[in-house]
Amino acid sequence: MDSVIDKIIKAKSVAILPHVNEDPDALGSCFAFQKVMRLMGKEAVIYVSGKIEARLDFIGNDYVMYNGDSCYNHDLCVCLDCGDIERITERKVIFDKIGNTVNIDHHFTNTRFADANYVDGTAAATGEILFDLFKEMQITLNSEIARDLYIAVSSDTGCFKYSNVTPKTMHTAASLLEYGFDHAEAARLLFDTETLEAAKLKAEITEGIKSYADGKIKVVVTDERAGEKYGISKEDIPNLVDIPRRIEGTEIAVCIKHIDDGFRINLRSNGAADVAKAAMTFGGGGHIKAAGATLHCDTAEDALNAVVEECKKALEGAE
Ligand SMILES: [Mn+2]
Repeated sequence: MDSVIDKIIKAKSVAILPHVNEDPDALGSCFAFQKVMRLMGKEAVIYVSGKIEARLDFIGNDYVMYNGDSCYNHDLCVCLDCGDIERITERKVIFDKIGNTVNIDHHFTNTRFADANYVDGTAAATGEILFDLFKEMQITLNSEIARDLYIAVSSDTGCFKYSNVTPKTMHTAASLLEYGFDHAEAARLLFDTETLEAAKLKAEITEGIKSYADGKIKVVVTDERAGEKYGISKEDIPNLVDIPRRIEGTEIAVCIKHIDDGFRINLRSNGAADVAKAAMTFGGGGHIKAAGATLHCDTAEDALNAVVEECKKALEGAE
């Protein structure tokens, strides 16, 4: 942690990078980090990879959409919630150009790709790590920063439901609530709100659930354009892996999404099966119970067969 803090203290202008397909942990962490940098009198710009899901607009909008040339004169690049360098995609140009880099993350598969790395695989969210970091740096938080971190932590824990929640997670959340912000509204927007169009898409996806291994593996296959007929852009496609995950008897839930250059795989484990290991066989990574990878095969059928095969191995390994 010390070398990370040292770099942060010395920096005058910080570029902040969340992982591609920005989720609330990545975004909340970035907004919190940006606010803290500004409190410390530094410049701070968040570069996102592309359009952010519209449902996450409420978290904040003080970021720059990276377009290949928009990069100020930064002297530090901080990657948040990125398990490996691929997760910053084309923004690697910024990372390389600055050449002074920090990586703060909670994916235990993290490849420690930066000059200084603060990785804690036991933390439920990157937001939980930042809370510790800011404490160590003796930063006085405010209600806005606390809200950002709360959104990060609550999101990656499924509103404190997942097995990654530890007593420390709850202590962190409790400390954040002390700052006073509308946590119920944040939770409602994060977990209990969806558009009618998204609900209709989910109904269609539910119809198509496939079962393998006596129903222990349940898969949905979709296309990033599946939302078009409902007026949903590809960025705004809701989380679909939760649909098979919630069905009784599911031990591993899979979502296979056809994207431009292959198939994006999302894996969730309800039991002892290690889906991070399965994801790693495809060059991906993540957590034991939530992982992902991108497959470059020709057809959805090929992707489906390959993934189901790995999931069966994961099930066997858990027995
Ligand atoms: Mn995360």
